[in-house]
Amino acid sequence: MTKLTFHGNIVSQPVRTTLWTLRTLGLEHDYKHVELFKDTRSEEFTSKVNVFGQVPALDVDGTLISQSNTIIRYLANEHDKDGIILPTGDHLERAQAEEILDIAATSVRFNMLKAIGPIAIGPLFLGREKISEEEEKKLIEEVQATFGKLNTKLGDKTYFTGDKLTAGDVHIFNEIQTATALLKIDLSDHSQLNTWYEKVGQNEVVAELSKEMFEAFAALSK
Ligand SMILES: N[C@@H](CCC(=O)N[C@@H](CS)C(=O)NCC(=O)O)C(=O)O
Repeated sequence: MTKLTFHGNIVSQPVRTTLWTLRTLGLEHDYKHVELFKDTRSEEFTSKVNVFGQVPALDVDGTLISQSNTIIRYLANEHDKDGIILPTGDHLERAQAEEILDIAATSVRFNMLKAIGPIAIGPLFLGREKISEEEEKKLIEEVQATFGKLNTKLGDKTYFTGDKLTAGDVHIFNEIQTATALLKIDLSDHSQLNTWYEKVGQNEVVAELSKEMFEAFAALSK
């Protein structure tokens, strides 16, 4: 049987989506906790796990893969013949679900990081100076504009691709979860997105990972 070893940290959004995939598909794996900004930048990690110094990374019988979407696609191709996390069979349906995964990892993530980097992560964890209130307001407006675009993309569907939750919904959820928590904002101006967010949050594995993430954040801020 294939041996899977996962390198991650629960506070990371792409790590949570990858863990959601492993747990939802019921895949046994060893878990290696990695300290962000410390272990990830060590010689040991960059020489043995990921030269780009990032988690998630998955070791499959000694072969390492990084990039959350690559790992998710690999796990889906290998272990999700029934289309539990991504649709199988119809290529166009699959492409629509993968589009959401990629929107999460590019447009959404980029825009969230642009704000949470200087507003929260920099000052809290990297010893950087706080930015001005004016700059902060502008970045939060851009985040809200991205929420607006997601609200439009979602429309009146239950999930981004229709009536079934896919890995892309979870990926977007995790990016929004971290952004709203760190920026102390909410989705109240975007009603469909708000309803969707609450529904995704009720998924059993998402709820379990959220609990673990908030506990880890609480421990970090002590
Ligand atoms: N595109 C990558 C992004 C991974 C990423 O940004 N990982 C961050 C945590 S969220 C990281 O490992 N940072 C460590 C560091 O900067 O030292 C993916 O989707 O896997």
